[in-house]
Amino acid sequence: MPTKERWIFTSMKADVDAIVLMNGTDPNLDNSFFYATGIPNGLFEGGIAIIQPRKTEVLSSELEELSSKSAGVRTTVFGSSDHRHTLLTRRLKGMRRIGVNSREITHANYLKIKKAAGSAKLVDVSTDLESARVIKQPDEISLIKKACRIGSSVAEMIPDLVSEGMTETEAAAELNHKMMRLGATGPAFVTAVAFGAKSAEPHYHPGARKLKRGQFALFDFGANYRRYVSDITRTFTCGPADKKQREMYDVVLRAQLAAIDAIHAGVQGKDVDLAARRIIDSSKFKGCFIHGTGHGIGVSVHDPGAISPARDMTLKEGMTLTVEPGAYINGFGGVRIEDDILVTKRGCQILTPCTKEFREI
Ligand SMILES: [Mn+2]
Repeated sequence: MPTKERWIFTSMKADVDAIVLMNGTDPNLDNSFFYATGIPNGLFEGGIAIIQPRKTEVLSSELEELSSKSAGVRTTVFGSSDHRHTLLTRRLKGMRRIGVNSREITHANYLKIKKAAGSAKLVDVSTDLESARVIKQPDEISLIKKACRIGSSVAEMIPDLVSEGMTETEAAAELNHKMMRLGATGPAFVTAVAFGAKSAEPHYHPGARKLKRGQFALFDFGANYRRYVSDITRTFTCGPADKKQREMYDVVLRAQLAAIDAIHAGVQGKDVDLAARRIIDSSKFKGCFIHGTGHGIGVSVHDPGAISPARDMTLKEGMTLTVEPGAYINGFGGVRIEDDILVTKRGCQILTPCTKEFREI
C-alpha cells in the first residue's frame, strides 16, 4: 500500500514542491487535510499539513498534539498564530511552487500561506487531490466498510425503532443513538427523517412533524467511523401503502437495481445514471427524478466522484459511491433508495446490504 503522500504525488499532474493544506475554524476544515494525514481524531482548527512526496508534517495547536502524534504523524506544535507563521515560513523556504486546495481553503488562509511562501508561486492542486481521493486505498476501504455496516444494521432496525405518532426528530434521535451504540463516532451528517409530503424534499432536516398512518417515512442517514462515512436511504410507509405509493416504490427500486447492475470498472458514470433514469422516465413518474444517481463517499459525505448525467467520469476499481435514485412529487411525497458500493473489476460490492424489499412501519 503506498503511503498517502506517495499516492497523491504519483496521481498528480501539477509540479509542486509541497502541498500546504490549512484548516479554518469548524466547519471550514479541509477534508484533504484529514485524507492526507489519516489522523482519525481531533478538530484541528487552524492546523496545517505540509505534504511532500516522502514526508508529511502537521503544524498543530496544543489541543490536537496527542491526536496527531499518536497517529504517527510528524508534528510540530505552535503556541500562537505568529509562531505558526514563523514555522510555516521556515518550512517553505527555498520552495518554488506550492500547491493549495482552492476548493476547501478560506480566502483568509490562502493569504496567510501566500505571505509565508514569499516569492514561491501558489498553484491550485484541488483537481489533483480529487483524483487521488476518488480511488480509495485499502485502509480507507476498511473504515468505509465499517461505517456502512453500522448504517446498514440501523436501517434494518427502522421498523422496530420508529412508530406512528413519533416526531421526525425523535426518530432521528433513535437512529443516531443506535449508530453510536454500534460504535460510530457520530452521525455522518444531519440525519434526515422526512414524513409525508416532506419526503419529496431530498435535503430535508427533521422537525416536529408526527408520523401518521398512510404517510411515507424516508430516512437518509449514515455513520461516521473514525472520519470515514456511510450514506444510506430507506423509505417506508406507515401502515399499508396505497396504490400510487407502492408503484412509486417499485419503480425507484427497479431503477436502483438497474443502476447497480450497470456498475463495473470502465463504465461511464453517465451510463449508470441513464440505466436508472430510463426506468423512472418511462414510468408515470417521468421527470420526478431530480438529482444525480450517486456521489463519492470517503472523509466527506459528498466526496469526489459522481454518477450523474452532467459529469464525465469513468468508474474505476476502488471507488466508493452511493447509488440513490429517487422520485419526488410536491405535496405528495417521495421515495429514495440508497446504497453504498465499492466498484470492482467486474461489478460492484454492495456495502449496505440492508433489505430494500418494501416494508411498512
Ligand atoms: Mn447520498
